Amino acid sequence: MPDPRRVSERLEVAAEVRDALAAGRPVVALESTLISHGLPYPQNLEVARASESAVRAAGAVPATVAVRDGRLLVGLDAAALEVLATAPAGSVRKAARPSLAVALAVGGWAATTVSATMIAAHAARIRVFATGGIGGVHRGALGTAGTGRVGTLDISSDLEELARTPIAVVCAGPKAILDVPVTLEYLETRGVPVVAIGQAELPGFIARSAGVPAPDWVPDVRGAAAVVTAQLGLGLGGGIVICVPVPADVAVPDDVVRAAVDRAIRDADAAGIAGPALTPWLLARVAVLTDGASVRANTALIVNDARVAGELAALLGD
Ligand code: PSU
Ligand code: MN
Repeated sequence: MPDPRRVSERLEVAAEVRDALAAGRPVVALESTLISHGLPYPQNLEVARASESAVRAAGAVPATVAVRDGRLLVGLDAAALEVLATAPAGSVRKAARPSLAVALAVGGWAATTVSATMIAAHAARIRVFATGGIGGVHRGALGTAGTGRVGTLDISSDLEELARTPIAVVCAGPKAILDVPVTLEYLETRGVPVVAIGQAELPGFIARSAGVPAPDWVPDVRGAAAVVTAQLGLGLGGGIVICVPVPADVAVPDDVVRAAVDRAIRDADAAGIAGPALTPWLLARVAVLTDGASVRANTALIVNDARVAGELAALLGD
């Protein structure tokens, strides 16, 4: 678990967020990589604003996290959201746990992934965080049996962060570009509860279902709040993943997701895309292959997750 006192030397918490935390009012952290790397302009800016509004409508205060000039900002103003959303491709870094130090040291803007946002949120004493889809084990990370193909070992640092930092992460499931069953096994091994809301199937990011059962599920946000209270109250140090299905009216049909993802992964392979660039590249490719349907689903699920996270934070109390 990060030492909150050390990280907090780098924090710059917005006044509204600081006041809410001091008064014991609910706060929801939001990440910024989905703004700078995960979605095209102008949908990214619309989503960033709509997510903050959804958190507010649920009775909580939003705190979007990013890096600027050596500081970890917790709570961005309208101008900062616009900078992140309109930055030319490649001009804003993607800061995860392994790249956070460099992002802080070199100055300028960086967007925070799930792992880096969890670190900042925990240091600020925020307990609830909303994103779109968590990172996980990429397909082919472990090699392909029988082909002699060596695995890439590309496993998102989101998973290790969930194992060590006590934050409730509300998402629509692991991203559909991943090896979802292996991602679930990894989370189980590392002791991270994964709980779906409202359905027994694991939500599948832009699809309603990932095609596998969720390890656990609860009927509603109240049920999720009870599990989050138990997990964080145990003091085990780790987080918890709460999965909310994408709104039905914009969900991409399972077979469409599968075909687009398979094709995008083949294309990424042929183009030699790897490392931190892979996830943004695959999301952009799936957007093209689904004629924008994946972007409509991704934007709606992010805002929906923010709303549910706001309700969850409000239910947690002090
Ligand atoms: N959710 C989205 N879009 C995104 C992400 C989440 O709907 O782009 C980002 C998050 O910041 C997450 C990151 O931590 O993708 C995962 O990247 P990687 O696979 O390189 O760890
Ligand atoms: Mn990776």
